[in-house]
Amino acid sequence: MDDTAIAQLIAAEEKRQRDGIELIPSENYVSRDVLTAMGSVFTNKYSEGYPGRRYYGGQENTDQVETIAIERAKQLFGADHANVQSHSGAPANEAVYFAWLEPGDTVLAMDLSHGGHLTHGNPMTRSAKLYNFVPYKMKNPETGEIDYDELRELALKHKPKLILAGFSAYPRELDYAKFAAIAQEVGDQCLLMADMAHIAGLIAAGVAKNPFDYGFHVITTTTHKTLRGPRGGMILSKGTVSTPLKAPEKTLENIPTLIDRAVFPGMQGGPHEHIIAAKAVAFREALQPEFKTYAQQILKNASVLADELQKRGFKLLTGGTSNHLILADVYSSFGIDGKVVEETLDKIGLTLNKNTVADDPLPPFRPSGIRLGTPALTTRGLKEDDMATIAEWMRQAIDKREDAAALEILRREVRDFARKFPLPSDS
Ligand code: DSN
Repeated sequence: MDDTAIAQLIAAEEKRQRDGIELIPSENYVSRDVLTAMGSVFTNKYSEGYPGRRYYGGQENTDQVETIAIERAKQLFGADHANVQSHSGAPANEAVYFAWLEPGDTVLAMDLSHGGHLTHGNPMTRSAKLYNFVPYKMKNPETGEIDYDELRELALKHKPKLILAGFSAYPRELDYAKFAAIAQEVGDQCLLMADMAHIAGLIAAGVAKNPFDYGFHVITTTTHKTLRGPRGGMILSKGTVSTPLKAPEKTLENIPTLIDRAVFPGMQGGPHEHIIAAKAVAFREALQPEFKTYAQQILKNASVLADELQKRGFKLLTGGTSNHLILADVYSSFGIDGKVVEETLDKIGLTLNKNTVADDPLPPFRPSGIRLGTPALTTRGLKEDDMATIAEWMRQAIDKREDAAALEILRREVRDFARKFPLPSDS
């Protein structure tokens, strides 16, 4: 590469990723094939529209790439329709709102500090200014159970047009059947939407429940977390796909068509066909038997890591984990906030993120918690036996956080250990 400034930074980032242990639960390492597709000549091509219905010529290859991605996505998740053009998870969520809601309509969604995502109604977001989000919460953060009685009461009171199940920081499985029963009580035109961005790979592998099996109409996701694809988004739906010239009526049956029109031309212009090519590659990888083994290992690693952290004094929200993600209240465990822990662990090559805990008394930039998970380290090849080592490093670093020399020794230990595990893009 001629641009030495950028070439050096790419090399430095690869070294950082290789020499550390990635614990951010929404990150992963993609394969060489996914990287190749992302860096391909499809980035040169405009292709507004959908396969067979484009606004530019020269689509004989893009149409095939996008069709393959769509068909693989449908197969992976049992969907009637897949829109693979969403640039990421936030625009995928916004596109569903735009497809289905009118300004002022009500949505029930998980409270941010109880695990919901910013796009599930945080007042700072565009969607929260357009629609009326009513938050629901966990009944008891000690167990993680959602307060389904409160959810039902809120639903019957507010008559939402959309009920959203999903999370960005929640370590337990949702009871999709309860969501579906509540939506039925609201009425037969209440849209059930799941945001499965964090657990898409677990669902694809069959180790987490699929919301479509419980009557959900729409699933949004990113493609770069547990699904291990390129940075991007996708919207899956049940219903009939048609290509009417006029906007179809807003009925659940028409959801796939409404979503396609919301993504393009509603919200986006030209799709990123190089990313769609990489999505197709990742979906093929996720359809292989090895991917199920990978997803099972994510869960085993997370469960052991949670136990090992608890043994070392970390208080875990909901008492543990049932998925890939762990939340620890480091403020009540050690009297320091999540920012201090994030920065301390960065110094030794363990990367995770500070996170609010339910109804956090501390502010978002210095919250009480940390969030970590096992998708990326499982891709590197770490197994259950390695989890005690990581938990021990975390505790030691917290205890020795004022001791630069001790942190440097830990840093070297982490690096020597991490280098034993190749990146998937090495092969
Ligand atoms: N930033 C993503 C996450 O880390 O969970 C959500 O958008």
